[in-house]
Amino acid sequence: MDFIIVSDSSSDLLSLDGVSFNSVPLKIMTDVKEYVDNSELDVRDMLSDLSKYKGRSRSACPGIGEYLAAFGDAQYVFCVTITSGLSGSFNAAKGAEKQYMEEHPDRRVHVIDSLSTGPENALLIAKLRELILSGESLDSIVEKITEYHNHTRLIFALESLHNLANNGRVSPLVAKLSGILGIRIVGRASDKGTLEIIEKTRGANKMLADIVKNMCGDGYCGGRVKIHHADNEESALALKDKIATKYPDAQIEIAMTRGLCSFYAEHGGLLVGFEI
Ligand code: X90
Repeated sequence: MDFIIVSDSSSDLLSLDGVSFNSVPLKIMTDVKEYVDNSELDVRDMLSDLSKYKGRSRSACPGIGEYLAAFGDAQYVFCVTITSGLSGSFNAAKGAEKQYMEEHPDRRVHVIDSLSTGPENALLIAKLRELILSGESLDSIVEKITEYHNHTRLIFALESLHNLANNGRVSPLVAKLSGILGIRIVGRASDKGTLEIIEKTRGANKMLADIVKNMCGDGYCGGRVKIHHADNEESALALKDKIATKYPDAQIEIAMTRGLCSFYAEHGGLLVGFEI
C-alpha cells in the first residue's frame, strides 16, 4: 500500500528508512534573517547567530499549501504535528487534510496532534513506521497509534525560557521566576500540550537526576527513550548512562534537535521522549 509519513520539522527528523517520509519546515525569523528548518539548515550556526543577536526573533508554522505539497500523491498519509497548544501547525495540517480528501475522495489522511514536540513526535513516527512495515491496514494503524500515544510522554530541561516567553508560549511571569541565573527548569508536556514547569533545579547532575526521577514518576519502567539535545551531547550521554544504570535493557537513542526545537529549547536544552 502507498503510505507516506509527513511531519513538521519539530520532530527533528530529516529522513526515515523504509517508508516514504517528508518533513515540512517551520521557520525561525529575526528582523535580519530567516532560517528554514530543513536539511540545509546548520543548526549550530543558527544558535551561534542567535546568541549574538539582540533584536526580536520568532517562528512560523507551515501553511496548508506546504502540507499539501508534502502529501504528494500518496494514497494514505499519516501526519504528525507539534502540539496544537503552542502552534498553528496542526490546524494547517487539518486544513490540508480536508482539501486533499475533497480533491481525492479515495485517499485518506490521518493527522496526529502530538500535544508535544521533538523526541515524543519521533517516537510516534518510529511506531508508525513499524506498523506500516508490518503490513497493517490503515484502520488498524490508526487504532494502534492512538493507543500508543497514550503511553508516550515528554520531559525536558531548559536553561532559559527567553525565546518561549518572548513569543508568548509561556507566561512572562513564569519565565521571570525561572530566569534566575544558574537555575534550570525541568518540565513536561501537559495533557493539553502546553508547557508545564515541574521544578527548578541547580547544577547539571541534579538536573539529570530530576529528569530520571520525573520519568519514573510518570510511569517509565524501561521502555524506549529518545533524547534530543540542543548541542549538548555531553548531558545527553550522561542522561543515557543514568537511565541505562537503572534499566540496562532500555533502548535509548540520542539525536540533536533541528532548528525549531533548538530555537525554543535554547543552547544546552534536553528533550526526552519516553514510553510508559
Ligand atoms: O507555530 C510556531 O511558530 C511554532 C511554535 C512552537 C512553540 C513551542 C516549541 C517548543 C520546543 C521547548 C520545550 C518543550 C515544550 C513542550 C511543551 C508541549 C521545545
